[in-house]
Amino acid sequence: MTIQQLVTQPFSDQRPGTSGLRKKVTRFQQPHYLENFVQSIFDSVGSIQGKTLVVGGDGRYYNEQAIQIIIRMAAANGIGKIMVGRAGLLSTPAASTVIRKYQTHGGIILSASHNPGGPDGDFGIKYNTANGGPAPENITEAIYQCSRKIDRYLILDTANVPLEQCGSHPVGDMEVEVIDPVDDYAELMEQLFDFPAIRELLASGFTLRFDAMHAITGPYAHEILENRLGAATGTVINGTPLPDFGGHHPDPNLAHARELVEQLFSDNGPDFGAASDGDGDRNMILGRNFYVTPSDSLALLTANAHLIPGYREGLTGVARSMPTSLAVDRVAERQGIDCYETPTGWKFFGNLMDAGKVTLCGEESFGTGSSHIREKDGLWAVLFWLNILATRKQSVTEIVQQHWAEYGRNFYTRHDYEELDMEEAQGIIEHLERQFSTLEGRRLGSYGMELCDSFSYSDPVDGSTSSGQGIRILFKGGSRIVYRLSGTGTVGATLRVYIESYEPNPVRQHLDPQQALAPLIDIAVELGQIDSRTGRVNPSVIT
Ligand code: G16
Repeated sequence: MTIQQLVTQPFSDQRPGTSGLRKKVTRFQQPHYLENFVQSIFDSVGSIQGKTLVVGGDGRYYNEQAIQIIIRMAAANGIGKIMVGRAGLLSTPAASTVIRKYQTHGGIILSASHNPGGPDGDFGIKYNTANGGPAPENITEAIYQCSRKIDRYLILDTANVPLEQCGSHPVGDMEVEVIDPVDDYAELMEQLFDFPAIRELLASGFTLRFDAMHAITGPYAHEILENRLGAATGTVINGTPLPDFGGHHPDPNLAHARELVEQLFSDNGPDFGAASDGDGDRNMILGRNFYVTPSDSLALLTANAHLIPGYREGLTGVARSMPTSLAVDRVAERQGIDCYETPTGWKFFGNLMDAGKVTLCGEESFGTGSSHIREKDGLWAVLFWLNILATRKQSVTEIVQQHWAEYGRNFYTRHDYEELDMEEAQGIIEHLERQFSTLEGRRLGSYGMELCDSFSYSDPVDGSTSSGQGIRILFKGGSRIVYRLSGTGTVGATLRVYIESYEPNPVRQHLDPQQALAPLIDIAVELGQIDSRTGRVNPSVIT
């Protein structure tokens, strides 16, 4: 067993995006590509000699090979111990749980989240710090700067670790502990939620379907929903993680979780449906014939948190990403707690949670979470909803409609234009910025303009500033159009357009969002000159 120092050259495309480095599997398989990035992590995250790191991934194609490489590099770099999930599996929320519980130096998570997998699909890698959350921008930038100068990496010449066997395995001077990927996470969920009440709900004839989308949450959902909570066998569908997610996008939305949506919208469908994504941090919530938007879900969890054992003490504050609807702001205002608006990316919530400023946070991109960990958490959101349903003894539809009647409804939609030419997409953003001075104070259709800007965030905890985080067009009365370019795609550019209006009148709250928002959607297309600049008549995906 010898430590090899291998000569390498930098790759120019290793700047982490919204959530780590995401590229095609084939890119990661190029000689030295993964190794360069891993060495750049080891060289940028403080002294790692003798420290413990958590490693795990969502089981997608290349997961296990990548983990074996990381283990050999960790041993060569003097790391003391690696904790890794059995078979290399750890959902993103479980990895965050393990980092926090065992107080490790940090962790490396392998996932491209909801992006497709398989040999021609996507792969990803990100570093999480000791608080269990995604590394903040100063660290991801340091990793990137290392990757631009790297000329060598260290790796141990040794055999693969048997990742199927739980227990301790020596690798050179380092210990690899293979752990059960579900145990610590399931135990945390039992501490937060009223499992007896949920068990009683499920025993009462209430029916539920959970779609794991052939991704990582299968084993977690089987253990928690079926084994511990007594849901009927068969509650969890697509529950075996597959390296290519069965050829599907493991993206829990109306477009990709079609099987689940059809079941919930059929005659005699289940009472409650939910899905999670590739790495288990996203969630979609459905009632019978009813879809709950992620923004509404965040608002509802905030309004009902006092019903949940883990949050009975009250919330210190809430946070949402800028494009997420303003529904939660209204709940926070009524509760007299702060509501923070951050850029897109879970990493921006970490400081607020560490400083005790927020308890719950969420995003329009199907992410909701709390300070129990430092990642968004798909199954946690499902259990939160089940706990509310068990306590309130009403249907999902009744609970949401009652919420709208009380707080007003924020109609909301996101239109994505995928695989655009990067310059074209950038051109739309620049075109919008050029219009700022002429737009302010104007009327567009029946909407009076209040403010337009390029969103910039100043972190209230460490004072760091992140600018260029999306174009905001704000109208009087709470309507908004937001434009930004995705930071998670792997092909070309994705333009996201977020459109929202506020409807306080219950008589008009039943409308279909596309119908209610139609005038604003037209304004959004026109202002951005989207069709003429891209040649696209319709968005690729509407959620
Ligand atoms: C990641 C981030 C989220 C973000 C989402 C979409 O989620 O953690 O904060 O909202 O990407 O980002 P974008 O709009 O830039 O594509 P995930 O689930 O992909 O890790």
